[in-house]
Amino acid sequence: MIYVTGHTKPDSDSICAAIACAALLNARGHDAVAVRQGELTRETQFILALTDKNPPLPCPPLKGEKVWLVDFSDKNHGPADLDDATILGIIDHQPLGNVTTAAQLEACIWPVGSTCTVLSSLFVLENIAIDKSMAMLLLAGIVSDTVGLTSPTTTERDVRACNQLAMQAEICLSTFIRDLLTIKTSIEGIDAYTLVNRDMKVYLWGDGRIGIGQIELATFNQVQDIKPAFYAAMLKSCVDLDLDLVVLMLTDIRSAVTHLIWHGDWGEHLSHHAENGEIVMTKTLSRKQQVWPWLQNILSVSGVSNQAAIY
Ligand SMILES: [Mn+2]
Repeated sequence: MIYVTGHTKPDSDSICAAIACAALLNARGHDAVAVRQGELTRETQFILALTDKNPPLPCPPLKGEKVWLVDFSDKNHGPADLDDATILGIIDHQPLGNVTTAAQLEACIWPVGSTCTVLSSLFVLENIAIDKSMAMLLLAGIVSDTVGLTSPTTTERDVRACNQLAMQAEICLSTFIRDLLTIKTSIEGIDAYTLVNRDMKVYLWGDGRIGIGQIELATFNQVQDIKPAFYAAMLKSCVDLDLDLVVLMLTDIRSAVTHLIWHGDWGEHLSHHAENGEIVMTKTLSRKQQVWPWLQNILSVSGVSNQAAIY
């Protein structure tokens, strides 16, 4: 059996890509199954119900198993025992991570907005039929990861794939985008700690550990009442995840404005740039392309070295 897994804290792209990649491998005649590293978001559950797909099972122990990675290639975002598995392939659109392999592997890593974009091209390339449900699944992954084709990570290839897939799924693309974004931004009834942590990515900087979380919103009013609770939640995350800094991106995906709030020992470096305890970033949707590079620069100019101390 080949296990296909996306990253920890799976988003919709990572789950949809795992299911699609397993289907691709099955069509090639292999025995492959999608698995997940964490709970499904509401949006992902909605997509799976819509496309009539079974939720992937939790990732089993991988020691001695064969795996394909989708939507990540960094050990940090993989299962703890990934080193004990044989990585056969990677399909991704993130910057190349630090996994290494002893044997040959198949890797398809493109600078596009979504792993599902890469996968949809592979289906076409290999002449594997895309049924309505698979078209909608791939489309959902792309729409989710590119925030309805508006994120700066969006490329011409993503747009082309979406138009093609919408035709195959026989749906109206703009209606589909609107419906999916509404589900994506619904946070009602979810507690602050879950919201802060469910999409947290941990980055290493020198000897420090930085967590950047993101909550996508349709309007900032959605978080007005819960904001004080975010600070308590970020404090708890610092302790639970041994972080020097937690940054939370509150992103209005319609206007592409992000408000940053933060907590942790390194927070003072951000406070210099704040107004009323927050930093407002216009035209900012992307953690990896915008906020993380910006934060690295802030830390550098604040004198926080990216070099680990030598003991
Ligand atoms: Mn992705």
